[in-house]
Amino acid sequence: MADDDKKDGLASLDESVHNLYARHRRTADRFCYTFRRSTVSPNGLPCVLFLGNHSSGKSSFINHLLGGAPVQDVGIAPTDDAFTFIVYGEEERDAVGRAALELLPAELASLNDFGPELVQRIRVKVRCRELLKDVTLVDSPGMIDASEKTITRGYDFFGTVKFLAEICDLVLMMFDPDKPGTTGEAVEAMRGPLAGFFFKLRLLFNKCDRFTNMYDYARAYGALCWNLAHVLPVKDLPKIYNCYLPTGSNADGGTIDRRDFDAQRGEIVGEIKSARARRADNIHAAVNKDLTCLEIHARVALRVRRALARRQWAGRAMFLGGAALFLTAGLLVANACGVPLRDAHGWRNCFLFGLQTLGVVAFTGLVGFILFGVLRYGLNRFLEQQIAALDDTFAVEYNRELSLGTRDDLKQYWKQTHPILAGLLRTRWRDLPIFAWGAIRRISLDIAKAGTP
Ligand SMILES: Nc1nc2c(ncn2[C@@H]2O[C@H](COP(=O)(O)OP(=O)(O)OP(=O)(O)O)[C@@H](O)[C@H]2O)c(=O)[nH]1
Ligand SMILES: [Mg+2]
Repeated sequence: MADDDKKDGLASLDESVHNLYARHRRTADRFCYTFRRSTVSPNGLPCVLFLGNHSSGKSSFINHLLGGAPVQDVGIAPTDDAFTFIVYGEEERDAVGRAALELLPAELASLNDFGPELVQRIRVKVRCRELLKDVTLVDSPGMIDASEKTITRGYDFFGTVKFLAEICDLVLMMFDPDKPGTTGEAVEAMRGPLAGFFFKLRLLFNKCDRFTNMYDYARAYGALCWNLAHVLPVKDLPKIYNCYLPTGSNADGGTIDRRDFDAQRGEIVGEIKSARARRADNIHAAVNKDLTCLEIHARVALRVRRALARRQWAGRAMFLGGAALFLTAGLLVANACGVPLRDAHGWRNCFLFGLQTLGVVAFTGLVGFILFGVLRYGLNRFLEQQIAALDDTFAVEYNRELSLGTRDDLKQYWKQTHPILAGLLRTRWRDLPIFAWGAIRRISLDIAKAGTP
């Protein structure tokens, strides 16, 4: 019964999301904005994504959660090179590549777009374990430091991480005392693909049983915080869960009391088990993010478009005024120095008068052509200046929100919107509207109603 209620709630959420998108689609079209529309289906099983340094204990954590015989291989050397989806099923089996993709929900089908190199690294393990009835677990390849930048994984690792982070309901980023937040890929992931998902990101400092005294622990924890502070673009450091896995092989606890670590492991396990409750939040957050990006895109685009329109009208006025002035002056000079209008009788004078008038008009046309070119060049330069100053335009437009210091999310969204808007301005700025305050206000109201992500 409770499950049915939840499903009904999620289905009506899907409908309200659909209506919300429909209401703002026209504005999005006018501003040439493509919705990223969340692909999370409300009725799907929640997913928990495990990310982190290699050997930080991702696979061990998953084995611990599932209980019974280990599902994932564990080892000290980098072990996993695949994204493994552990899903529920009565009949246990494993699948790799395209066959694995077919076992996954439709919202994950786009993994195929990342190319065959990634598809070959997708695994599905169907297991009959109680926890998997409520949540799907996703293990990932450990993050490493490549000695050379040219050595890559053969597929877009960060793009995949971003895609999965968008779909999953909880993302666990694991660190361990050996590499407290220092591997290149972990740092890059926090800066890039995970930047917009801090609300569902949980940081785990694992293997805390390795510390034999408080001094050791404090140094490692301090190093982790120090490293994170440099990559997280937010003022408040998110909560870091300090824990370890009771694998049985842990060293003697020394002078450290492990009860707090146990309690924090219990907390994070609780969060994983209740991931379903987060699904509605995630859908809300994804929609809100999309609408906020549209609002930023539209407000900044409108400001630039208006500046360009002012410049364009000033140019047109200058062109018409200049041409009219030049034509009048030319005709007056021709009248004074050539055949005056009052003497334009007889075919000879008429011919000369016509010729001089034609000459003035042609000359004005030439000057007009040059002036047009100069004004057009000026407008293009102005456009380039506007594109180069987009960050400033954003800062001016959102001056009130940014000055309060409470909307760090806006800066992250702006980072994603900026290149798209710059490209659009460069190619189609004339297609953008000049009047749209009513539509933008409606978006802002809907965002405010739903609350910021
Ligand atoms: N002492 C201790 N060892 C742990 C803990 N968690 C995992 N380990 C050990 O750390 C090693 C690496 O664990 P894995 O679970 O394979 O780590 P991983 O993050 O999945 O590694 P990759 O798949 O290579 O990315 C194994 O030898 C585990 O037994 C822990 O909490 N404490
Ligand atoms: Mg592993």
